Amino acid sequence: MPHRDALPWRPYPPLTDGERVVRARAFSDAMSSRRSCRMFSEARVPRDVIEAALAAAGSAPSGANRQPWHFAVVSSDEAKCAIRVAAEEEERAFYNGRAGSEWLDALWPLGTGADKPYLEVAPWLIVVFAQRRGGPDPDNLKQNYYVTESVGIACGLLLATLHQAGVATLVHTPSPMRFLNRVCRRPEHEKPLMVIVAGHPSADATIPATALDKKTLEQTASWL
Ligand code: IYR
Repeated sequence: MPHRDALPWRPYPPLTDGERVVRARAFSDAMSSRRSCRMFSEARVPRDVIEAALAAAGSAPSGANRQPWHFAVVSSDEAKCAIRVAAEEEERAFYNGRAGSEWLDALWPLGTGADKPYLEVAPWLIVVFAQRRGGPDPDNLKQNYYVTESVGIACGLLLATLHQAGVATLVHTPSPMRFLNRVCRRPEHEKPLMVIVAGHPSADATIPATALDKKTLEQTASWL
């Protein structure tokens, strides 16, 4: 095997197959209660929770182990306001026609619109950047690989950890979102992918009924 500096595989905790099934189902059950939250309160979430979730995200597999992600963690009122103002400007153009009728029809059951108060109300906005190039030498950045896939996996782990910690989340994708480079002071070779809003739901929070429509295993998997 062409490993360099190979280390022995460290065994996972020994489990019976029955215990494996129980643990897999327990995690699946826990994740099945996750809902995207669009109505947040100002209730705080400790920074330690966000740091632990970012550490989980950083454990994701990535192309050539380049870990091509940067998380700009926003909690100041000024930066949250700047993101809300710029995002709502793009969203107004989106909802007033840029999206096109097919896309707007698809969103109609969700009841979303251009107003995004949660961008200022929720305690944390995690702005996720994909590093198309990276490395230790800023003057000679190297190509990264499978960047979107790698960052997507990292974001999944981040969302799962926050849910496990009892923190509500929303994946927000203003389009276009290049303004996030300016607000977060990130270089142009980093591509903003999404904003993960994290906090607690408001007392009157609701979810769209359609959020409970989930495809079945039969609809999503085939076995060969
Ligand atoms: N970015 C817009 C529109 C939007 C698009 C999709 I696809 C969604 O699943 C939800 C919203 C917004 O945040 O409203």
